[in-house]
Amino acid sequence: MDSFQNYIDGQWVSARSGHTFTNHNPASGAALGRFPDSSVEDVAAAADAANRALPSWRATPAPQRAEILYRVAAMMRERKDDLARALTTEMGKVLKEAAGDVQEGIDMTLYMAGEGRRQFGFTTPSELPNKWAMAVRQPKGVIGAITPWNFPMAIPTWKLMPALISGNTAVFKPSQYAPQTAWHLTRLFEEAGLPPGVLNVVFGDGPDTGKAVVEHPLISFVSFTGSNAVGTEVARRCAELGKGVALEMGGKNAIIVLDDADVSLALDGVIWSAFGTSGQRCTAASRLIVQRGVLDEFQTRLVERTEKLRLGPGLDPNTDVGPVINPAQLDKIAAYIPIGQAEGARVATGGRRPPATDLTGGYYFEPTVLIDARPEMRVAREEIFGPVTSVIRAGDLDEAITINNGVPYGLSSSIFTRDIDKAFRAIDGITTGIVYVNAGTIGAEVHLPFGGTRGTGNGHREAGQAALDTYTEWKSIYIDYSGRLQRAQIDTAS
Ligand code: UN1
Repeated sequence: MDSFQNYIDGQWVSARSGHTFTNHNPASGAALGRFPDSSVEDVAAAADAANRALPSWRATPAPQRAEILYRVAAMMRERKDDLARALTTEMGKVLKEAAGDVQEGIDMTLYMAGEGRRQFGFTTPSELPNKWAMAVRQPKGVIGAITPWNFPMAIPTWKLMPALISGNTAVFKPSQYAPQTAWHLTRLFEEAGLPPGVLNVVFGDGPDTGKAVVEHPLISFVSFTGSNAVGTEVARRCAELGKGVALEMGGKNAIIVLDDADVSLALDGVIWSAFGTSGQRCTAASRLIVQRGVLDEFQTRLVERTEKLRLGPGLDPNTDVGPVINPAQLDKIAAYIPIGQAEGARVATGGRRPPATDLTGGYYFEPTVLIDARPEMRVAREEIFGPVTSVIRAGDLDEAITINNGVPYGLSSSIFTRDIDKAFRAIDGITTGIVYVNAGTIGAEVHLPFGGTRGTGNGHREAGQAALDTYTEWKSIYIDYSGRLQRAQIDTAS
């Protein structure tokens, strides 16, 4: 088994305690590599290094910072296939999707490298004569980035690229279930010539290592992606410690299918959004709100399509749906089936671990459709994060929108309709951060804001220009060249 180390101040080092943990291949359960189980001391060393690196990184012209990001992107592109295979091996998603995850990382890296020559501030007229007014972006300081296992390449780049291009330094704590992809990303930064201390990586779990990142006094801003329960705790600690925090905490996304929809197209969108990445996306479609007139046809065809999906290892080119990440997640997903049944939902297909012996050892769950779900059921309100979707009936568009909005999350929504008026009414009425028309709920592009309302987040957005707001502070600058004291709001008062 290979052994991996933390990356602190430009050095590869073991955890001070010498403790390690192991990551596993979800397709087989096989152990893959040994990683440092980092403690408060390791995080402190990382935060210290990041803090020492801050003045010179901040003083490095942004276009020079960008050169390093461009090199990282070029290497990611060259090594895309190998990175994708490594990602599938530790995380389970099918190879094509793993390549998509890496591509999203490349796209984000290039987008943010471009910000090296933008990061626009603005000038604006002063209310006084002979006075100049402008605003520029400044780095926040040392950023703590805590990332999940479901997009182990894309999501770290969503946080690290805007943070680093803006002149921040970082302490990065990737998920313990997908540490190897984070290790590869760190190696790319090292090879690209990132100065020591600018990016520091500490491996470990949430309750110990993640908590130490949240609590370290030199880390002034925390960006977290994960569950609502953990994110809420992160926010509480950050509030107590006076830190800024950006949260992305999942979804309970719905696809609305109206009577006038192209049902075949809607089914394509549903299959991709509900079962892609085995449903382990924040953006996964785990509710299908279907109008009465099309419900029977939709359900029959959905079950047929779902039963054709081939479950298997992500590296097998014939696989449509890979395993889920770990046994705990498998148990959690499986537990939702009796919960749904007890509330009156019925399993139309799936609902169990596959009986096939060749999948024994891996963490597989059959793609599952629950029907007769109602909006108040737990399966229709809680994030399951697995290949399970629930069909809910709606009478009309207004009812569908009300159901769509009536959950504790607000990330992504979609509507399938051929009626332009209804599409625009849905765009207006839906209160999630992302809305798709005639496409599924997944597949956000890196140059648009990503995030959501209600329990999905705390108002910040990742990706695009919005990410710069997360990782920078505005500084307003006034230059008075009148040679005399000019008093704003007083000398101009009429
Ligand atoms: C996530 O699941 O947290 O829009 C990220 C999508 C992908 C990103 C998902 N581009 O589904």
